[in-house]
Amino acid sequence: MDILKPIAVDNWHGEVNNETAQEAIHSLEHGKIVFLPQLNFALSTDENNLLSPALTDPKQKNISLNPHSGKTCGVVGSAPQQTQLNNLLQRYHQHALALVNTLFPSYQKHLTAGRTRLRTVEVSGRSSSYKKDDSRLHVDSFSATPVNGYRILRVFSNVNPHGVARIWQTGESFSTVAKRFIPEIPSISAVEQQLLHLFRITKTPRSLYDHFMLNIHNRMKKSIAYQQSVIKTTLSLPPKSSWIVYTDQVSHAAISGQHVLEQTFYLPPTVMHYPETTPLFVLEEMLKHPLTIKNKERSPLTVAEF
Ligand SMILES: O=C(O)CCC(=O)C(=O)O
Ligand SMILES: [Fe+2]
Repeated sequence: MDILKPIAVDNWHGEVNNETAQEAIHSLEHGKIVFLPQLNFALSTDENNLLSPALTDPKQKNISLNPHSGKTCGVVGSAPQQTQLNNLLQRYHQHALALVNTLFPSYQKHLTAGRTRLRTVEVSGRSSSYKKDDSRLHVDSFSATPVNGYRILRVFSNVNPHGVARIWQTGESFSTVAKRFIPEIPSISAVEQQLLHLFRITKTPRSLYDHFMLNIHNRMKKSIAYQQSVIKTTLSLPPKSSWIVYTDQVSHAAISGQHVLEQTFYLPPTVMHYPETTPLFVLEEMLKHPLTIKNKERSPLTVAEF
């Protein structure tokens, strides 16, 4: 199975014919990467000057925009540079939103935008704790931001000005990963879930779904034996290309590359075309237990990330 599903789209309005749209959603939800080799996010000459890693706070992996408040963080540049970076990220947010809305129109009413990020630091050789090391295969799950079963959809664009591709690896299917790690993960009590929230370790109570996803994420990254033995596919994602992927489902690692833009979206699992492919469905089938916190009043993501 080829993990990349190439789609010929060369503008951010993302218009495709019906057949291509069906193929795109089928591939995306079945754990492929929707790859848009011709979709370039063009930067002006001035903006190319903002790609220096020196403008990123060394304590952060990226510069990021909260598209709801309009505030950018992680920048150490001058006031005009901060404004230019803010404009650049706002524009990427708008473009990524337009693209997803057109390519996947049934998602439109249900999308919650997370942060918009610019990563300018070379991936290879970046030192960090194993949990933060994205050069190890993993599925995404965030320790402070429970998603309660919501999907994590990400839109990437390689904006490298020197012709350098971003190198990724992908691993096994989500169900294979889950079968490998779930048996070794102890459960968590309702009291523990509430305590994490009470002590502000998590922004909202950690659902069982988040507990298992975070454990899968951490255990995948921690196990050197797993990282070395698992069958991987190496992908070269060229500059001036873009790609869309459910990073909670697709086992992925960023091996090398510099200068990528990324927009995160959250989506309720109930709006999937193929609900049986979601991590939530797969885990609930395996564990024979509901894993989300039923909360009618508000989406778990009203406070997520922000
Ligand atoms: O920086 C990248 O290319 C991908 C890093 C990653 O693991 C992610 O964004 O989920
Ligand atoms: Fe990731």
